[in-house]
Amino acid sequence: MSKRNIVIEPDPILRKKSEPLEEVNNDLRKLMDEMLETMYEAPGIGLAAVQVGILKRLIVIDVSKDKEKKDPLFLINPEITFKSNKTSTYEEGCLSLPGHFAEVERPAECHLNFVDYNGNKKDIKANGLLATCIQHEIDHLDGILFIDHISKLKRDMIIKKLKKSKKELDKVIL
Ligand code: GNR
Ligand code: NI
Repeated sequence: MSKRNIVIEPDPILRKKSEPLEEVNNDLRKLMDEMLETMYEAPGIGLAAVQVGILKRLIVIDVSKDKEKKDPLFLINPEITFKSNKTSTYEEGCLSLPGHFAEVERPAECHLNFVDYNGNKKDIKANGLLATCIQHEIDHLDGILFIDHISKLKRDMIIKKLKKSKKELDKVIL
């Protein structure tokens, strides 16, 4: 299986809206397997297709703590049908903003429907870290990053640092 490269901010693709998928076939399952491997390797607890450069409404998640017991979740065309008024705050990170973390407040519970790995329609209710992760990933499908939920001052500081590290990297590669 092959690992994919993760797109790092600032990159205009991360601001684009992803398109729904039409069907679940073996090519799509191969992509989902590769995304899962890329996420585990990173390591991360979630990954949206846009983060590997593909503008499709597709997400992989695994919030299980135990490294031995994997519990992957594949979400195709996910739609949130309910968000609680009660909120919770987590320190979020993003594989596309390496090394940067910030507290983000989001609805504590959400319900969603999606198509699974086998092409079946599913509904689930999520709370805790899973609910936060699902909302973080669905934001990616709409071109939204976790830094869009924090103050402009903090956001601009993080983007400035990421721009600087990209420049440094360009120097080394040249
Ligand atoms: O690995 C990740 N950790 C994380 C922690 C708190 C809230 C959201 C996340 S998702 C992130 C991986 C990622 O960038 N997914 O898009
Ligand atoms: Ni992310």
